[in-house]
Parts: sequence; structure tokens; C-alpha cells
Amino acid sequence: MGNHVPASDIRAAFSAAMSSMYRAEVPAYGTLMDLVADVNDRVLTENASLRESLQASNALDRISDERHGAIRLGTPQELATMRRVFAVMGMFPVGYYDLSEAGVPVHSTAFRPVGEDALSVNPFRVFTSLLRLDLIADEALRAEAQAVLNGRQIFTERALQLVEKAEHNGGLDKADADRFVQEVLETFRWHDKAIVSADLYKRLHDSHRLIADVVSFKGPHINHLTPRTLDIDAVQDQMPARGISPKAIVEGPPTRACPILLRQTSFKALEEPVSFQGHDGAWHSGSHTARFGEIEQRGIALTPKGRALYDRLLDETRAKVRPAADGSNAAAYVQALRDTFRQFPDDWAGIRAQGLGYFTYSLNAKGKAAGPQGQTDIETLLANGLVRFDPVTYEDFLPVSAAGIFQSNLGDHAAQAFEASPNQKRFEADLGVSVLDEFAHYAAIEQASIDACRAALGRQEAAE
Ligand code: OOG
Ligand code: NI
Repeated sequence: MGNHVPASDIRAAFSAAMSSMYRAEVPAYGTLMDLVADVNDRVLTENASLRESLQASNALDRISDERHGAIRLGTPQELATMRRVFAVMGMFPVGYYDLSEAGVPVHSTAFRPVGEDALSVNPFRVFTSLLRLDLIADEALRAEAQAVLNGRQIFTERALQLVEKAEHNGGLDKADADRFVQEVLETFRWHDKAIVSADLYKRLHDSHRLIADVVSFKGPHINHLTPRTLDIDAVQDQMPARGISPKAIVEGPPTRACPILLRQTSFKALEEPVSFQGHDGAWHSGSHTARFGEIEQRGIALTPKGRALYDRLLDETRAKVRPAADGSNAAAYVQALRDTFRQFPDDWAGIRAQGLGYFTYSLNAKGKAAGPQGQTDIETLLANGLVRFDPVTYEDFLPVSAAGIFQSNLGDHAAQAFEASPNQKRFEADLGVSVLDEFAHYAAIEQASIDACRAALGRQEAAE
């Protein structure tokens, strides 16, 4: 049917609805958004060329908007259905992240738009984790948790009907799309009345705080949203002055002239009132800590070679200084990170020459004016000054950083240890599809840009 709303528009409406719901639910998040907007304004005032390039790509209006959020699901069925819900909004699973190694009993993917056009309409992603009850040693407790999860339905009836309708018709019309967003929002809403007793909550919590968070409530409340900042260090520094308490360190690479991958930080999760029903039917008050706010700053997507270098340097840093949750060695960690990453080239030409990052190539003014070329391999075109290259932005996540975000929001106590047990096959079986390989995706973006340059400057007969 011709009157379907584009999936990207449904995602944009969903992202906006989530933002206003979360601001209303978590006032500290609104404070963070205000701080991010102020810092971004300052950066744009000081940096005219950045302002121009954002304006040219139509990114200026939405600069401080949310880029991602996160949820934690309890069962394979919830994950499989969530995949279908996100597909209606043009969000597809990219990447597999094993967090068990870092002491968090989940594995995850990110549902996100794929492709430049979709990302430019609205880049909203949802980092989605599935609880791994198989990592819980206590069998009786595992069975109890399983029974609670099996008994809950996290989607409204109407949301499920609209997913089926969208799948059947290949989309939704405006009225259905509006309704869909409202219905889906219900799944992400906070519920302060637990669906387990105070006693079970305590036992789940003692086993792992995350298990209590996933099992004890009616649905997978959104646990954070994450706007984009143009200066993450400034926001990190200014949080305390606005009355919010940042995690100890910024996750990811150090501050650099040429940003790589992803830097993120958050304010610590808030202790919030919840209530548990007693045997007598009366509600008793308690508290639960789960929800926070985060910020992100993105850089270039790295090739497998670049990523291996990043991982090695991060390991080296953490072998020297392991960041303590209480922030006591934060300065030493930041210094060690900066020193170690001197080994990673910090200019675009160097990153490109060493094959560490992905770039898109396009004809510059000279290239556009030039006629067909004898040689059209990209290095020759570049050497002849006919093409320019620009970094491809990293749109995914980092497992060590994600673990750091999880940990800082699970309290400052020592992390629990699990056997590292990545199980992508199992995750994909539960999901119902394979996740997209992020490296293959970035490589294809780069290759397509090279092909376009070669086609534009090639002779017909020279085409391969
Ligand atoms: C997700 C933490 C990971 C990120 O940005 O790396 C994440 C969670 O706490 O559920 O959102
Ligand atoms: Ni996050």
C-alpha cells in the first residue's frame, strides 16, 4: 500500500516519545539533557567549521537528541518478539556482545537503523540484553526466576496485533503508526510495583543485582537514554555542578584530535522507591536502583586491524591501572590511557595509510572536473588529487565500555565473576535471525564509495 509511514519516521516518533517519557520519569536525566545542550551550544559557537559541516549534513537541529537507550530482557520469547517490534521501526540487530566475561550475566545486541539514509533521518538504537539464567549457580532460585518470567507478558495485546499487521501489509499507515508508538511505549515504562515478593527480590538481588532488575518487574523499563555530546570531557567535568554524580571515568579511547570508536560516560543510577506486596495483600515500600543517564561521542569505525590495536592498547592500559569504581585512581587511569594510546596514529592520513579505519571516498572539485582516467585504483586517484576521504562514523558499541557502564550502575561493590562464555549461536537462535556483522557492514560502505569514484572516473571499456 502506498500510504505507509516510512519505518524511519516511526523510529523518530518512538525516539521522541521515549525521550519525553524518560525526562518525566527521571528528572536528573532532564538536567543532563540541559547540560548537554549548553555544552554543545558552546562548542558550536567556538567551532564555526564544525557548525558548518553539521549544517551541511542537516545534523544541526537534532545535535543533542538521543542516540541510544538500553533494555534488559528475561526470555528468548521476549527477545524474538522485540526483534519484530524493532523491525517495524527499521531497527535491526547488529553485533554480538558477550558481557559474561565482565561479570554481568547477559549477552546483547544493538537494534539500529542500517544505512546512511536511515541513520540520517534518526540514528536511535536500543542496546538490548538477554538475561542468562544459565549462569546462575543456584538451581532452585533459577527455577523461581524462570517461573516469574514465564508468567509475564511485556507487550500489550494491541502492540502485538499491530506488529502482525505491519508484517502482513509491509508497513503501517499514519493512524496505526501513531498507535503503535503509544502501545510500544508501554513496554518501556517504569513500574514501581514489583511482581515478586520482597523476599524473592532480596534473594535475586543477592545472586546478582541485574537479575533482580530483570525479573522483579512487569516489563523491561528503559534503563537509560543517551544524547550525543560534542565535548564529552566538558560534560563529565560539569555534571557535579549540576547536582548529578558522574561515573568515575569516561569509557573508551582517550581524548584525541581524530576521535576513534566511541566514548561514553553516565551518571550513576538513582535509588528509586518501589513497593512489594506482602502475603496480606498490602504494599510495602522498598527501593531499587536501575535507571541512569548517559552521554556519547562517536569517532571513526575501525577495521579489524585497527580494532585489534585498540583492544591491545586498552588491555595494556588496564594492566597498568585498573579503574576503581570509587574513582580513587581516575586521574592515574586517564594518564595511563593517554600514554598508551600514543601508539595509535592520531591523524586521518596515518590512520588510513595503516589500514586502521574505514573511510568513504568521494570526488573533490578537481575530480569532478576531470575526464576519464587511465588508472582508477583508489590510491592512484588519491595520489593524483582527484578524491577526498572522510572517516566513517562508528555506529556500534564496545563490550568493555558496556561492561563499565553496567558495573558503574550496579553499585560500587566488587564485580561478580562468571566464566567467560560467549554463545552467539544460542543468542541468534533465541533472536530468530543472525546479527549483522559490523565489520562487513563498514567495509561495504567503504567499498561502495570506492566503486562510485572509479565508475565516475573510469572509461567504459576499462570497467572490470
Ligand atoms: C546497558 C549498558 C551498555 C552502552 O552504552 O554501552 C550500554 C545496560 O546497562 O543495560 O548501554
Ligand atoms: Ni548506553
